[in-house]
Amino acid sequence: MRTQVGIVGAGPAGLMLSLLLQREGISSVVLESRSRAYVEQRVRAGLLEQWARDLLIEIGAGERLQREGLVHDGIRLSCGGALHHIDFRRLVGRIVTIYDQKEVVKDLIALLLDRGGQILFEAEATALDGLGGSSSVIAFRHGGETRALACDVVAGCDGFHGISRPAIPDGVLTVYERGYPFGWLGILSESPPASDELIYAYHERGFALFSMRAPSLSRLYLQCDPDEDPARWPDARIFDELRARLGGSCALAEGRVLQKSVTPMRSVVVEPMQHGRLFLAGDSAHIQPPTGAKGMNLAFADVVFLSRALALHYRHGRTDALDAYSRTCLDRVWKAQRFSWFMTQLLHRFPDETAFDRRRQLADIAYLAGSVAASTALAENYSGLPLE
Ligand code: FAS
Ligand code: PHB
Repeated sequence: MRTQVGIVGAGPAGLMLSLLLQREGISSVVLESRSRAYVEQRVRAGLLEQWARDLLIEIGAGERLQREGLVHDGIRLSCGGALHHIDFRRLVGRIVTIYDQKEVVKDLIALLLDRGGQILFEAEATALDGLGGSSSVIAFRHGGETRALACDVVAGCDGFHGISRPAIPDGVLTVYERGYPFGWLGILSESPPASDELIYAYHERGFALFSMRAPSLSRLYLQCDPDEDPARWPDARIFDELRARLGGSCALAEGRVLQKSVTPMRSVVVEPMQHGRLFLAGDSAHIQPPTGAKGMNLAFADVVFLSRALALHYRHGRTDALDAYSRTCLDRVWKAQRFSWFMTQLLHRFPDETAFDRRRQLADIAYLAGSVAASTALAENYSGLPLE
């Protein structure tokens, strides 16, 4: 097989990249190790920044999003039984949309295939060769055979556990990392959401997040130990703990729990995000705690920059934007890392915290609740910094 851009991974990054390249007349093939059914049911992120919503609509994948996505003007911070509204629409003129990542993936796959795009499912990339040469080859397993995809450029959109980042020789990458001493126990519950907007709850028992997917489907998270076993959390215990951490700031309805899992918390960024003909995008290059709802949105931003750079390369023979790809992405990546860290240290309990730390957190929340400047800063980061 031969194409101009070989894309490893059919997550938000790989699918959006293939669509953006197609619009520029650049050919690509997406290799996805999992089945279509698997990637279309995987529960992950749930929130789109304003510009990401606009991009999905502009690319032609916005019909169901506009019909089923839940548009929110802001979020609420719960602390000491009080709810503080951070109104994005009033503060920065932007909104956010709740629309499950698996629905985004479904829409992107359908659109790409409808437009004649090439996605090979159950096709696991096993090796990337020629990254430093005049062209590259992706070896992959498909239908019980080992096959090869020759391409000018490889886009590593294969997530944090893919093969692209490890294909970069030792000594090339600098890895910036910090762990967090907790995880999130997340559930999907057949119950009406506790509020019409997301609630981030600060409580002495630990952080809780009240999100949703539909008027009858809640997405709820509890701060827990990083190695917590979900089996130790029967449904009744989860709802009791959520109610305790919501602190009476609104009513929480129980429901049948459809999904229960623990997500560990880490911040990781690798620099540079490129090596020869390989360009990393999305989780293959960076991950962050979901407290800032940045993961899927950052993946889209990376591939917007990469598609623009590749268009300049193929249309005008320019390599300047490709050479600057990593720097362009990292400017935004690090601002998202900062914000994800800010929201995480603001709202969680830390095993090594002091009484001073707790009072400082309370002062931070009071400042956000009472200051237009502070809440505007949160609003512009949460709803999405401009791409330019
Ligand atoms: P993805 O991981 O989505 O996609 C990579 C794709 O590559 C996968 O489909 C994988 O099967 C495929 N792949 C891997 N290796 C391959 C190989 N060798 N060959 C072929 N294909 C290969 N973000 C938020 O903002 N909010 C959240 O609440 C949130 N919750 C999360 C919960 C979990 C459990 C996880 C793991 C992540 C969560 N995230 C969240 C982050 C998540 O949304 C990511 O940021 C987003 O999926 C990034 O998209 P991609 O970079 O496309 O990577
Ligand atoms: C979600 O709805 O899954 C969600 C929303 C906001 C976050 C994290 C997760 O910060």
